[in-house]
Amino acid sequence: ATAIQRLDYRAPTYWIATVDLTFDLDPAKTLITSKMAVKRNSAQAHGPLVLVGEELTLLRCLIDGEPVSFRQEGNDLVIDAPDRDFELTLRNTCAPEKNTALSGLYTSGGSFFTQCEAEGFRRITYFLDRPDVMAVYTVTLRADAAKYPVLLSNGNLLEQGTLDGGKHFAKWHDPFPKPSYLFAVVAGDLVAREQRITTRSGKDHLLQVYVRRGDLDKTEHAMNSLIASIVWDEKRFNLPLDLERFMVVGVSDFNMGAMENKGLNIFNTSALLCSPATATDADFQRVEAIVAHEYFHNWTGNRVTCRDWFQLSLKEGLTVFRDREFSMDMAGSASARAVQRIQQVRNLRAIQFPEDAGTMAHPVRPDSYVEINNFYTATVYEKGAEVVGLYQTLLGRDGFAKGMALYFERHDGQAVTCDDFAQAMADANPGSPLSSRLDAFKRWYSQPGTPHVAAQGEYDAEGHTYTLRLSQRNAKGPLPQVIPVRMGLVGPEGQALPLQLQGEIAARGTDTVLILEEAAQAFTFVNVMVPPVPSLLRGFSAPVLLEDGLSDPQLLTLLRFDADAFNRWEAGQRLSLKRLLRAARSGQPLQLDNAYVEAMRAVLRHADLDPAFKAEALKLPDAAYIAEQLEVVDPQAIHAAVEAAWDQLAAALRDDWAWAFDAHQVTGGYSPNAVDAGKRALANLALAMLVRGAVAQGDPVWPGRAYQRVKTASNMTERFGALAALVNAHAELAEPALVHFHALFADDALVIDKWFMLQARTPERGGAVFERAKKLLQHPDFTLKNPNRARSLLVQLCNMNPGAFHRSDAAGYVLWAEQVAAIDAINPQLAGRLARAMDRWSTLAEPYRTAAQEALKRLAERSTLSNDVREIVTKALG
Ligand code: DPP
Ligand code: ZN
Repeated sequence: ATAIQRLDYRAPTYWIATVDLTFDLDPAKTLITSKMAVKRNSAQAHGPLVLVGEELTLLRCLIDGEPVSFRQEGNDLVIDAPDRDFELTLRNTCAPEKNTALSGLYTSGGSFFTQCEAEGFRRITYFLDRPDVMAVYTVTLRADAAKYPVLLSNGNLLEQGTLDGGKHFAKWHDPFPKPSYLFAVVAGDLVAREQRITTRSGKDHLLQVYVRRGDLDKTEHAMNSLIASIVWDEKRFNLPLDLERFMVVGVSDFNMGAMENKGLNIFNTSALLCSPATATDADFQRVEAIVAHEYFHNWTGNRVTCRDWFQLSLKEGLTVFRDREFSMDMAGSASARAVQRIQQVRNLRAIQFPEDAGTMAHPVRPDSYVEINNFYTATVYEKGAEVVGLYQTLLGRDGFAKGMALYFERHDGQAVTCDDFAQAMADANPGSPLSSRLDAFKRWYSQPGTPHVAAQGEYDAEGHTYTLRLSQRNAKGPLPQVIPVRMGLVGPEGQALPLQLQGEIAARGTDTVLILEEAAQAFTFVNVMVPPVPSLLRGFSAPVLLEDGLSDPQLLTLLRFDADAFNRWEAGQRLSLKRLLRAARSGQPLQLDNAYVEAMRAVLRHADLDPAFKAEALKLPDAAYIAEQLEVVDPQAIHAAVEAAWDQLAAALRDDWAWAFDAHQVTGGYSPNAVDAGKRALANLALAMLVRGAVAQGDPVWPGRAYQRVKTASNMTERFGALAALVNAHAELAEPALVHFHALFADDALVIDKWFMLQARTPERGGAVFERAKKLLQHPDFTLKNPNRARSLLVQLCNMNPGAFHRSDAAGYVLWAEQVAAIDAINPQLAGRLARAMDRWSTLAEPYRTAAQEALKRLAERSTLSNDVREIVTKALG
């Protein structure tokens, strides 16, 4: 397969104005009739009409009711078209129950579902399957009434009724023109939670959450999240719900988290269902965020969509930014917002930074791709959201809102580009720091790589000035980028110092944004009466790697005093990172020093810090982020350093952990609110430390308490926390606890996923974790066919557990290659995800490097690989 280039974009030669689809649903062979109003694009010369279809059987092709000559070339259907607008009628079949790729129309648990983004519609019928072709859809579904009592498609229900032979039908019409990737059908034996609401404008709407019978009691949180999202988007961005009916459907076989089909969102059950007994606080938060994300797409994605797939971040970066803003508003307090920011950055550093440095690195707006499914990445989503955040940092909240308003005023109903978004933001804010440097700003879309920002400060005690020199470099992009550096200066006693730049007549307060846009710049502050500690990149104001060379005493000052909670956390992370890197580089055993341990104790015992913040501040940096700081990566050296650090923190703070555990028990009924969740997070961390310390000492008390909690906890957060404490510490009671837990939840697939996930992600000790994971491949509950299950074991092991995966005997790589190939035969998109485990192979130390390369080569030699996996292994081998 050849790469598709962004600059090759051409408008289509034909448009499809309306499409009338009829489905005769049958799992083995579904019949689809499609009637399309085809219009010539007057701006283009047109030859034949070329539609695309995959794994379809074509039965009929008529133009204005008459047979017409056509030919099939690969996946292309080439039709001799007359020189006028016409009606095209096609009839074809597809085989939903054989569709294990879960793209197009497929069956899951006896019901029908679709997934059309990015290119699934072509697996349903022949079409101009590209996002700039927007049509008005009318859809008739016909199916067995007993097996498929619920028949859903986008938009409004026009008509329904019974048919002969035990069948029934439903006819849907979506008044909004949409690209084919937003088309959806659901048919099955489902039940719905319903809620009627009246929005601010006085319009009534029906909200429905459809799930399998038996799951209805797990939909309340999703419904509440949906209502909150609707209210929030109206209030914050003036964007109302535009449909009479908004439907959400859960399905347990699904490649993504969820899908924003117009009026008919389809969700992976893992992103929809939760109850206190089966879902953790993190699950509740994730469901809220994804429900919001898909709902927000209704404007950012559906009303204004992407011209082509290179613009994916136009909708995804923006919609992630929006769901983050929503989640922060829902979390409430400043501290809870900071905790969310910390979690976002932790995730960015663990996943997006390695991606941006690795063999799959690409700009937020890629320039080419072989398989678009491979570009639903952390770069397009999370870095894309960071870039949207940069607009808000440069323009302020009101300026950003003005830009959004202009974007919709200009582009509602259109398929547009990232340039159009940037232009609307700039034009709505003339004279702003964005409009004067828009071209340079847009390098965030065109250059891959994480910029490194170096900072160096110089205090002049006599002149009372402080000069901050900032410079930037990006190994993957030659041009300087526009980097807003939010900052402050902290005095030795923790005072927030006034910030007056040389040449300015007054101080800017104690927190400001500097714009770094040249390769190197200096900023001089005047009237600085004491030697300051610079607090840079507050709130993580840009997605860069900062090297400020701060000493331990300076970091300890920030950890104690910084007014910015994010940078307080960051100072602690930096203290940890320094120590972990020193050990990983030298190969010497890690020995934590007293100053560090006391600083951590002070955080844990702090009178004012919130428990949720403490839990984040006491967690060590992720192995993947540590690896990114090293030129040559020995995963086992990193693993050993991290484990030693945990062991020492467990031992040195034992009494403090015991206090923290007891002091943060939540009484009363379960609620996933941020305050209670924060207490549970800290108690769970404390319990993990206590069990770890006890196992090292041979002390049975805390493992016993944890085991008891696995048996008696009244919510999943506490139960799973206790189970994880035992498993991660390799306690003897881990085994019976796992057995007990499995028996309790044997019928709940989402909980069993957690059970697999925990075992696949346990910190390795002597190879036992890898051996266990390998054995779990044979477990009767394991299957490669369900993406959640496959991910919970294999992606967790290969992509998320470096200590277990990277082995000197190469067994991890051998298993990886086998499993990628096995999954590829079933579901290429999922296989592509697992294939990414080798992105950073070339930085590995020996013997890992050579062994990883060999595994990649062996996989690349297979003749049957999908485009998805082929693209990834080819790029990996470079
Ligand atoms: N369903 C995916 C998402 O919402 C792709 N659009 O991000
Ligand atoms: Zn999305």
